[in-house]
Amino acid sequence: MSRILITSALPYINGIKHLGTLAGSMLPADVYARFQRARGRETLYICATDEHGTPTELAAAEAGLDPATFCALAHAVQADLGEKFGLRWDHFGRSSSPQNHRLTQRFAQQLWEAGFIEERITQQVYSNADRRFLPDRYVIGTCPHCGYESARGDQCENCTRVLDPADLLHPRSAVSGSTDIEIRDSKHLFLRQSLFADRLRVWIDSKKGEWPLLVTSIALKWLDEGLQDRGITRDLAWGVPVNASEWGPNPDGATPDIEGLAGKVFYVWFDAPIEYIAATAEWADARAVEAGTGPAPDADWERWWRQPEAHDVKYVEFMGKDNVPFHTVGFPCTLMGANERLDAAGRWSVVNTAPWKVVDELKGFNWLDYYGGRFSTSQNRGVFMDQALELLAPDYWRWWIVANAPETSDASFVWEQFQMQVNADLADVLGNFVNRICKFAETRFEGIVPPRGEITALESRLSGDLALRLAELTQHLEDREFRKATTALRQIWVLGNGYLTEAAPWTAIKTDVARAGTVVNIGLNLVALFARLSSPFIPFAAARIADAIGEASPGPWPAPGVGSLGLPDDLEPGRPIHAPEVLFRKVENDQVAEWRARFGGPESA
Ligand code: B3M
Ligand code: ZN
Repeated sequence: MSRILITSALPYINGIKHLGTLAGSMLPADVYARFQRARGRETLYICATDEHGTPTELAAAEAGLDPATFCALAHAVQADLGEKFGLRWDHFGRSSSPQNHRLTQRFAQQLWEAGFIEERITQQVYSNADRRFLPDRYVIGTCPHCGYESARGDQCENCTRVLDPADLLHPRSAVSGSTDIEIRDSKHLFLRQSLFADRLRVWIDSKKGEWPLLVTSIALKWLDEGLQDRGITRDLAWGVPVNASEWGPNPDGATPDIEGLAGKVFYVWFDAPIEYIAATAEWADARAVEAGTGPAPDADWERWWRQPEAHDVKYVEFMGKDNVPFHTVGFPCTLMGANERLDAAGRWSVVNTAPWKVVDELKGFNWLDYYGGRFSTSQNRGVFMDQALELLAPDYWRWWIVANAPETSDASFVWEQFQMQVNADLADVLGNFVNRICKFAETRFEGIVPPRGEITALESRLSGDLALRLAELTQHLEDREFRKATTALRQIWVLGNGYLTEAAPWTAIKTDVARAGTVVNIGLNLVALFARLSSPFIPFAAARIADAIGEASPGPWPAPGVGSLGLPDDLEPGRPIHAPEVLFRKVENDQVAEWRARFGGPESA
């Protein structure tokens, strides 16, 4: 049985995340992780805040804090919200951790010594007023093509042309507005991705049909356009400093230009994916500290990431589509390159016998937007994680988001549709079923599970239907087809309601108490089954359902065939149960009206 390593794209430290961010990575990853744990697989779900880069520096400055303090506070906020949403990470790390500093440094050094990193002189914009280099998009000026006056140095938003800061007319700093800026030469490190183009193509081609089409087509498009080498350092203060003084010569015998590289940090997209590994080291260290054994040996986290120990690990990544290139090209180059060497004559060889794991399954998502437009804090449009939790319990959001996951195309959040769906699925189908049968058992069977007698054709049909749907649900979850999985689960809930309606224990009890008891027994066992199956999606409600039927937790994922004769049979006769408090209150029209006014409706997009 394989071990499952799961990562979801690391949320930027900056700002509270909206429902779209949850939909495109963290929430489906959590559902998948919970499912795999319930199946009894050794599972490790890793996430972290992505803390480096210019936006962090600027946000910190705006908050009047140094970046380290700002990040520590913002990380705590995100960790807390994630937990409240039921995101059960095994570890939620920080890309600014000492572990990531160390690993990023180590990868860079290996890539340099192997010949995959080279130095280049680049021209960078320097702002005298701000006393700092400005990344391209923090230089603003007039577009030479269309005359738009607020074009950014990387691209004109108005005519969409890709720009170089030097193209802009009347350039100025986006930080201070100062026009006292100049172009300066600056030495930078480039990862020679172009060398990997052929191998990456073979690899991506082999994933066709296995990975979502969205993912392979984005990756191949990048390769088709000609893979560019990528600058992996920046002129910034906040980040992992380039410590080239420790590096040995490259295969040409050259040592890095230590002076020229002084004061630079690695580009955020170089160190962020490495944090997946570093966060695993953080996890191992935290466990060792808890156990009182001090820092963990590398072997504790390497068994998830390096061969040969990781041979039974299936590594699954979750992310939005914009992150796909970095995970199909950039990060794999880092991992592959750290295992090999390019000699002065251009020959490759393996230097390292413990290769790193590259992704096995990559699940990419389209956008979840808000009434067809972007979520935006500044424009007060859409629902963010903290606000969502003020309005409703997390399971409402979890269910709707997973049921509407933007898998094959972009999806939109619309209040009326949200209301309709959660009311129908959660309140009318699941909530109603659990409530009906538990209440009936409470009032007519003294809150005790009655014994199961003879079963009839009705139960045989139920068992066949259950087996079919359970197999579908399990397969869809294995395949990370989340919409389909929610459909299968909903159908299972519907089977429960249909069964109760047909078997009508409230009628049977008038003439045949034993028969009514059989139906109640099966109904309560269905409740137990529903708790298990629903737990990856709506863990909070599932826990309450389990509690109602006297289980400490929802329990493991059921085996195919469910129980004896294909009917669930976890609950022994005589066990006390109780009806839970209302599981899901319906979302009312006046709430929708209020929320639409508060968060924006179709007019806001
Ligand atoms: N921080 C998230 C984003 O692009 C970005 C992901 C990093 S994954 C290593 O929204
Ligand atoms: Zn333009």
